[in-house]
Amino acid sequence: MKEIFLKDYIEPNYLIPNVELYINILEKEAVVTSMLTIVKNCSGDTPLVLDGKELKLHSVLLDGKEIFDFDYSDDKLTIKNLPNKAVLTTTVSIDPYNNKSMEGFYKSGNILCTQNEAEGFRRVTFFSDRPDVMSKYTITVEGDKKVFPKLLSNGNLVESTPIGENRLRNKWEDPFAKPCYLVAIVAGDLESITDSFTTKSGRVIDLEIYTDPGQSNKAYHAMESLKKSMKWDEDTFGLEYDLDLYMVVAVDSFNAGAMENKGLNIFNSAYVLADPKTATDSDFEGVEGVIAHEYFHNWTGNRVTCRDWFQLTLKEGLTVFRDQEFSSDKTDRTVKRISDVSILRSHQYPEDKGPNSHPIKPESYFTIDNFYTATVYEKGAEVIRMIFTLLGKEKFRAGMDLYFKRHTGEAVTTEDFVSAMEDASGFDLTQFKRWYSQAGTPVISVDSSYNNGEFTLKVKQEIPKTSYNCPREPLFFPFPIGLYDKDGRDLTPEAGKNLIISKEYEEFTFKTENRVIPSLAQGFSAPIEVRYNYSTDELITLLTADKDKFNKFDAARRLTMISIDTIIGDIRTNRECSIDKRIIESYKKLLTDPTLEKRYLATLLYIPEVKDIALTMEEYDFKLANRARNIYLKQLATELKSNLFRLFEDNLAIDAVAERSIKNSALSILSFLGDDIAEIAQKQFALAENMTDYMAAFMSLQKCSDTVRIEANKSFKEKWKDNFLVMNKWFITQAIRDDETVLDDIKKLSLDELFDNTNPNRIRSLFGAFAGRNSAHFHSEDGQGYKFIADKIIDIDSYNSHVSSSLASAFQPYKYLGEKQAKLMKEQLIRISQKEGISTGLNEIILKTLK
Ligand code: B3K
Ligand code: ZN
Repeated sequence: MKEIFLKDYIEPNYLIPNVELYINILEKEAVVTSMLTIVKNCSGDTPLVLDGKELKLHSVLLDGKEIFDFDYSDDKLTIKNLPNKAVLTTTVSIDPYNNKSMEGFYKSGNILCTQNEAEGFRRVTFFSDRPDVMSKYTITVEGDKKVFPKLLSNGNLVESTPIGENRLRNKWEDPFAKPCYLVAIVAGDLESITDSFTTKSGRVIDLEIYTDPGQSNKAYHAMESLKKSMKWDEDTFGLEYDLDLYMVVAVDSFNAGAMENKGLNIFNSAYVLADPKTATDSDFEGVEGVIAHEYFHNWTGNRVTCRDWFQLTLKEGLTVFRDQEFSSDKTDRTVKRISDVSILRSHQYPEDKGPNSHPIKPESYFTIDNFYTATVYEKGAEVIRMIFTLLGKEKFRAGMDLYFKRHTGEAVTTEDFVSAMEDASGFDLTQFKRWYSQAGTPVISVDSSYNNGEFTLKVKQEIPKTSYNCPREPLFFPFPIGLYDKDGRDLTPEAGKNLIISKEYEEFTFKTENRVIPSLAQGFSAPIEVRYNYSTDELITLLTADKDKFNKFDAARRLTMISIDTIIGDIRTNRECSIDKRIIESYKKLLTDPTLEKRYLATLLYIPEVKDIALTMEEYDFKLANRARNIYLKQLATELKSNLFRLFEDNLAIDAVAERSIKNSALSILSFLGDDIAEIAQKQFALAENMTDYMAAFMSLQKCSDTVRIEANKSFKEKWKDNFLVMNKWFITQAIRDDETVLDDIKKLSLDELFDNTNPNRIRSLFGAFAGRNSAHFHSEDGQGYKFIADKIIDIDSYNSHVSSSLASAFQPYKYLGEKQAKLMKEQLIRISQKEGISTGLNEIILKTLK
């Protein structure tokens, strides 16, 4: 394994301004001929070194003449003594039909498609596979026209020629230079829907969404989302689409969610296909968000790209920020913010405490594939959001304008981005930049005192030590606060709204008549953990009165965590458990408060995941966390039973997102009463006309007695067995069931005819959901959960290292486990590490975990 360091970056020795690619798809292989215009970019006689993986080399030609003086070994093609400029032609064979890695050119169902980010293009042809080598591409694809009536690539279709009776040849030209990770090729029998978008300058863009035959009627929501995204990017950032055609292709086998290839996005079908019968409200939002994300990459990623892969957050953090803003504008800003922060807290925070902790801009990696993380994406987006907050909307926009003015068509660094922000705004971001190089979730411990009409906040920031070795200097971030008296009156002074923290310790004093309650880091102003010793009464006041809707939610979250923590203490000391009556009373008030928007109220009915609870323990005890959570939710359901039932019934009549959201949140808490909800859940399950209600009822029925549950499982499977995406939901539901027999069931299901261990969505639905979301049973005391997942990781790694490595992140909690669990996990980690031929990606994760 070779570690790659940012500090070793050097410019490419050769540039490749032009590429002509010819892909001839045959029955058993594809023959790829590439003509690269090579231009020397260094002095001396440095050889040209191209990347190539699993390529069967036929010939190498230099300026049209075959040469033999080259070396092809260790995935590198090395050619010496090149002139300053030459055309290098290579011809290779590749086998898309048996490429199970889902990188490079591969087969998904009946469609052939590519995935080239980060380093997949080397599986297509010999190339300098790095993002700072940018080329103009002409791509010709040829294939049997009955099998592959559609032959697509980036840019514009410039020629379509029948070859004899049976074959078709399409030539595509992309006028914009791009890195090879954005190249896309698709061949298949595809159905499409089409539409168009007129840009602000009056250009008409053709929009096409391709699916498997029979599926395109589920692509209309994606199409609407695309048009909304195009309009939003013009209105918000002045960014107009630059080609005449925008295509999206949906495939069932895809390692990631989607890919932003220039002019030809390739999507996991889960993020394209949606209709009310088969997709939940949250699936609809997922489609809208991912369509927007990939579209926004056209500017943040494609037209301005990354110099090297250490800069990944340059495009990903920024694009996530942009898609979050888009979705906030299109849905409910607060609800969206709460959902984004919840994802950050339950994915990125544990990652930062675990073996693969890294700053948003890491300084070294073994495999870049392991850095498409919650840190680079979600924390990266928070870093951009902080710049947005510090500069304000107008100056941030000026910074974006300057960034595009300076760098369109270039491959740049995060420093270039920050410089544009600084230069356009005059804001000094020198200290702020530490966010790019320091790992760990800063812990902000706040204390307060009250003396003679002065309320003082004492703020201490601590950057935790993580598994990643880096400086731990004080960070610079916005920290807006509010102040409330005990009756909930808002006493926030103007100065509180713009507080900034920059030192290890700071004090802020405010004149107030009495002691006040602080509402801290409003709107989740920074990716930090705020600690303040709130009393239950203070939190209830914030829950009732805080005008900052995020912190009002956070008060509910804190109260829930306090209740569960108390129950954990009660279990440990064998005391009877009960939720504080004051909390129950305040919930009762909330549930009948007509001023609260329904979707927002649903977020206040906060249900933490088992791992969110375990994360707060010094030594993670998932079983105890699960037990305490179940006790809490059952009591909450018992105490609020009549209110929740009323809420459920009151929202039956209107069939809209908000009503479904609050109704099903009520049902979900009530389901902890088991068979008490069987009747209403069965009724909803039988009559539901949309997947949101159907799934909510189905999930609730899982908590009922075995006969009720098994009946629901059967009926679901019978109804949806032919729908690949809906069945993923069924597999997830089985995998996350809270029952001792769950692992045995999963073992049986892995042999089910509907299960396919080469399909990433299926693997994630069954094994991923068990390891990642069923913590209580994955961490079972007999170690069988660890063993089972280790077996799967080893098996999957032999063909798809992407999926095996991401499954291995389930072992993240290793060093926080009690001795007995840690020993059991260690056995499996060692077993994986000793397996011969394991992939570099998996090896990197396992070795870091064991360290
Ligand atoms: N850029 C792709 C992710 C590719 C994953 C490579 N292992 C999707 C996205 O972030 O938009
Ligand atoms: Zn992205």
